[in-house]
Amino acid sequence: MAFVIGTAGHIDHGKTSLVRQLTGQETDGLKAEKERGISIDLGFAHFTLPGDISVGVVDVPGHERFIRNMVAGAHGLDLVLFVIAADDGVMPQTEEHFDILCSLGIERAIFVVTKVDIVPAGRFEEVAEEIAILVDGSRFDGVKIIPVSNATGDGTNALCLELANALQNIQRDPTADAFRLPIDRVFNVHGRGVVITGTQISGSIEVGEEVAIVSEGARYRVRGLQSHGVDVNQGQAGDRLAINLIGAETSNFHRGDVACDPRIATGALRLDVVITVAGHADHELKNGQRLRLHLGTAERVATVFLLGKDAMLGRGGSGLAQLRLREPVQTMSGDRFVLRDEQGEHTLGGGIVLDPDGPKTRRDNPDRMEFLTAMQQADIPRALEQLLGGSSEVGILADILQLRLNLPQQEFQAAVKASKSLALLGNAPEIWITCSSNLDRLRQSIDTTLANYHASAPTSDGPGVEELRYHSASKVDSRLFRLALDRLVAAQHLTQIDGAFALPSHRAGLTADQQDKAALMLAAIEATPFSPPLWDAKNADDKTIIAHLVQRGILVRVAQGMAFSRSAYVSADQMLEAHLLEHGDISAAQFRDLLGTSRKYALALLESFDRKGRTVRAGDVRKRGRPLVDLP
Ligand SMILES: Nc1nc2c(ncn2[C@@H]2O[C@H](COP(=O)(O)OP(=O)(O)OP(=O)(O)O)[C@@H](O)[C@H]2O)c(=O)[nH]1
Ligand SMILES: [Mg+2]
Repeated sequence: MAFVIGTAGHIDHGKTSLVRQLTGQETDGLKAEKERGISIDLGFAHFTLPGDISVGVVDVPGHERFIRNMVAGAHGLDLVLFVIAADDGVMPQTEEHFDILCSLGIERAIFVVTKVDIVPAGRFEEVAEEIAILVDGSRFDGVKIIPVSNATGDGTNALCLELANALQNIQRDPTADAFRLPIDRVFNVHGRGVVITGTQISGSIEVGEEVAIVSEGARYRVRGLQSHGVDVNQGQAGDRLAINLIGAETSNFHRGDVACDPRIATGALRLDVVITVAGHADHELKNGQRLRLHLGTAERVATVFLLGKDAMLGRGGSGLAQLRLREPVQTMSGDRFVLRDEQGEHTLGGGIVLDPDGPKTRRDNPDRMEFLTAMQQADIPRALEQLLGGSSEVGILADILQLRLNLPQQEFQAAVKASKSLALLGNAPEIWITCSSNLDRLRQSIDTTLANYHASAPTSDGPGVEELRYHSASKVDSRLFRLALDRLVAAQHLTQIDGAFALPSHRAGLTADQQDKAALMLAAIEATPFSPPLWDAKNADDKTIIAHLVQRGILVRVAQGMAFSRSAYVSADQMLEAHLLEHGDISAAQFRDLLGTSRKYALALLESFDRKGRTVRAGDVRKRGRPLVDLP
């Protein structure tokens, strides 16, 4: 398995020397680095530990002016070698790097005390004591501390053993997360084009696949992949990866951009987060303060809005907040970040992204606070209920929400099942998630619309889907609206007749006078089935009566002012069928004679059949088309 580890620690404490000892590689490649004898930017190396464990190493600079580079290299690491020189002991950037690693949620570290060759006996124990104080109360309490000399090589074997041991215990769960790689370098390879590199934090990527670049925006196909200088077909989460892109230009990309699955290629401007102010921070965090956000390899100026009542977060405290950015950043729920002051001089703390798509809202919106608290506690059912219940949307496409909140599919589905108030509507690939309070709201709005509709059009069976949506919930997606209606019909809350929706109490009907007239009209139509009397299409009463009879399937409307009884229409169709089977085609005159009617009726019927595809015109005659489907 392949792992990525990093260094951390104060300037000149021996990080680069340690990497050289372990890998035989030089990571201080820049001219300025060689001249000044310090690291400035990230350095990359790799080596193989016994047991065929492939290890990529990100060497970071210790100088306080290059902390931004250090943070960019410190995300996504499996383990950190925390370097402290035996002569100096714990120094300012030791503490600052430590806070940064804690904020980024780095889970494993080994402390390496370097330069033991130049200190008197007993000094190592003193430094070990300082380290114990530094890590006290953190997840690194009781961490391994190993003495090393980069000058003599003493201790490196013990370190490698310890490292192999720690890495072997790492279980990576093979989640089907979307591919993501924060870019740390961009360069051109002659004849091959643009190459981007980074530590892949999730998903997998193969040669030939497409990646999107946020925030540049475009998509590119992958020409080739390399890990530690070796061609590979596939990159996995946890790999150091170089990606050669087809058709890209170096000037398009920068450190801080993210190469990712196009499905998650969105830039966030309002991040709802939980922030923890570092115990070592030199001042508290104030509402409205401008900060520098370091997330993945990106750095952005952000204004912090503390959520809730407090306008200040003290040292060591944590709280919910919204970070508002001017330039978007690709991020997902669960991402860790570091906050520094606006000038980039001090680390103030860090936190976790809870929702990358925070709404514009009051600081003390209780629904929002409740949702974010549930997200923070990983109480997914409660979070979803809260999010959907507080949303102006009736429902959200499940896979979009799942990606937005970065939830593994199984966990997401289990959360929906576990909740009494959440519901999924529809079938894959288009499944909507909604909750009972939203469905209730929609139902009330539909009820009101239908009640008004029935009152103003008592003879009508009710509106069709789109008319109903227009009047009751025009903002709801029409696919979701249709699914919600089906659910209401299945629950017998609504009735549906031929595409018309009604309240169960609604009895579409005619007035007593209209009923009498309808009976007469129907009797007349049935008396001369193939030559039914015409009605006055301009007479509102006649129109209402005919529409009523048509909607119930008693009459079939054929032309303006002309309707046949259903049985006459069906027998005309059967006679037509028999004729066509025998003769192959039929003229209007033949059909007229067949029905014993006039040319006007025969033509109107044939045109109606043409429209339904029942007959197909061929010059003066008609041939057989598809059988009628919407009549018995
Ligand atoms: N005697 C002795 N010297 C060491 C040891 N480790 C590092 N040095 C020396 O300390 C100096 C700084 O070492 P680097 O490895 O560049 O330190 P660094 O932590 O990478 O420094 P930055 O990247 O600039 O933060 C160099 O002159 C090294 O030769 C050691 O174990 N023993
Ligand atoms: Mg260095």
